[in-house]
Amino acid sequence: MSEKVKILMLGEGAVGKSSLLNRYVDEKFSENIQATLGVEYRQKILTQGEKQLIVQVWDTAGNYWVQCLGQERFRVITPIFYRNAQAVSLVYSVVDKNSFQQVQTWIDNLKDQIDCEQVSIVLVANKCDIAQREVTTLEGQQLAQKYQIKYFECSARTGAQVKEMYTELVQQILIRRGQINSSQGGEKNQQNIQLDGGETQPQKCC
Ligand SMILES: Nc1nc2c(ncn2[C@@H]2O[C@H](COP(=O)(O)OP(=O)(O)O)[C@@H](O)[C@H]2O)c(=O)[nH]1
Ligand SMILES: [Mg+2]
Repeated sequence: MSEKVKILMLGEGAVGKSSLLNRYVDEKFSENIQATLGVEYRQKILTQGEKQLIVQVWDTAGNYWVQCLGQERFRVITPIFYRNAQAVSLVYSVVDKNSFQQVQTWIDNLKDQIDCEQVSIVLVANKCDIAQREVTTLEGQQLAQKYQIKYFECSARTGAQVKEMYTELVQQILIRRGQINSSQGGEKNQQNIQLDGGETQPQKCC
């Protein structure tokens, strides 16, 4: 028996969305990653006994713009990207202040597309392996507190907190679905749904 969860990666270009996803799926980091064009998804299949959970993570080019009405520019993401999304990983880079300042814009965009009450969101400060930061831990924590969402300091390069961040999103989805209760979702009980990473399948939707 297999079930599916759909997670979105959102945030500015070059903050490390694709690298985080690759780290999660392949458990490695590539220096020479290609910029994402349009939208694509990758999936990781978690197994526990007979049960399978397909974690489908959709990735997009953050700076996917169209020129409209002279100077104004709008981010355009195909509606297919948002359809049936259950969780969002909203990423900024700690060495790119602008990507942090754009988090609000991403939340506003998201609200236009989906019912935020129905999806789980985490805020991800990526590239935490780099010492010279433009965004502090406190600033990140305060922003997450403002939206009442969880905050993760990750590094796709070292792998720090990457699995934990995706596991949190999967847990929140399963809690919403009533498949596990919130006491099982706590850190102590991560094994309950810390299914083994199995077969992975790179996919492109368009
Ligand atoms: N030092 C460091 N570099 C990273 C990290 N994650 C991504 N990068 C680099 O940042 C650049 C943009 O990464 P990419 O995953 O393409 O970003 P995306 O546009 O958000 O998908 C690439 O050169 C990556 O190698 C990280 O955690 N630490
Ligand atoms: Mg990308």
